[in-house]
Amino acid sequence: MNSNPLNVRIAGLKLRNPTLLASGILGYTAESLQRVVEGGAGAVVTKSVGVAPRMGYANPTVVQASGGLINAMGLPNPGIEEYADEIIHAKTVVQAPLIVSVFGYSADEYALVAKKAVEAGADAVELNVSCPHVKLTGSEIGQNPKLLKEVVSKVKAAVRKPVIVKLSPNVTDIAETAKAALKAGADALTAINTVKALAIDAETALPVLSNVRGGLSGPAIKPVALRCVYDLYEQVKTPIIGCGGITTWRDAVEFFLAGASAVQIGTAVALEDPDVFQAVNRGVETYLKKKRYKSVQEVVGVAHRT
Ligand code: RRO
Repeated sequence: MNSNPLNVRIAGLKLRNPTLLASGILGYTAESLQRVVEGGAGAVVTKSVGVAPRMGYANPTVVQASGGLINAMGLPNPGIEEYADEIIHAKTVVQAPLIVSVFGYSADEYALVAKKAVEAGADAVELNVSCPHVKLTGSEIGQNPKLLKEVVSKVKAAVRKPVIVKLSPNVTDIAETAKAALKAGADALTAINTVKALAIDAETALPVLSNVRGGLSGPAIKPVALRCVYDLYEQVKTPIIGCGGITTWRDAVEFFLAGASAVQIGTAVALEDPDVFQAVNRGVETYLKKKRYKSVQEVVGVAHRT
């Protein structure tokens, strides 16, 4: 029996509420992840980790834009060998499901990192096939259904935990990409990663980010993310985790109505604070009561039935 209306199940994961920390924000250490759980998150996703350590790009890597942030961090991470110790530690500290975000430069690399993450204790993996600006991983895989299928199949064969695929909005038809991931056995989808973007400084007459191009996140991309979730819900049966500009309970409810079973929050944690999850959850609970819904699940996809 589901007595708490905020409880949700995604791909076999039991969450005490429908809010997750999005990958890339406060996602390196067990202690920062636990701080987010104390702020109300029902689950957390780590920063993306690959086979080998990567420095990431030179500064500046983040710039504020109207309604959000543009970042080109360049996948900085310590590599799975070192990060496995942090996952082991996180499992003793973090009191919510721990989802490890994984990237690679080939299907075998994705599978290897996912396997090591699960061996270290990850409750699920989220495959980052959608980083908008790092070549030979991310969008190149997420924009190529054949490659994506190979990546998801190899990861599914390597781990017995849920495999979530984080999709890119930088494609013509997000449902086509999703279908490729689902054919290969993906258990859930996250929609969306950041939207390709650029910032230029009028004074220096130069691009602001060292990598020139980056990915836009935050309220500015909410309507794009909402449309992607709506498109996906029309065409696929798998649970969708909405991501993109969610800051308030009202944003979260809009994503549930569009077809998301849960939401990830990232930029709002950076621009406000980790207690944003509590505020969103409280507002969602009040909304459920007011509209006489017994659970979040009852709200999922309602905007399609009108
Ligand atoms: O590290 C990054 O630059 C980055 C990643 Br992996 C991603 O998936 N999305 C993004 O906006 N930045």
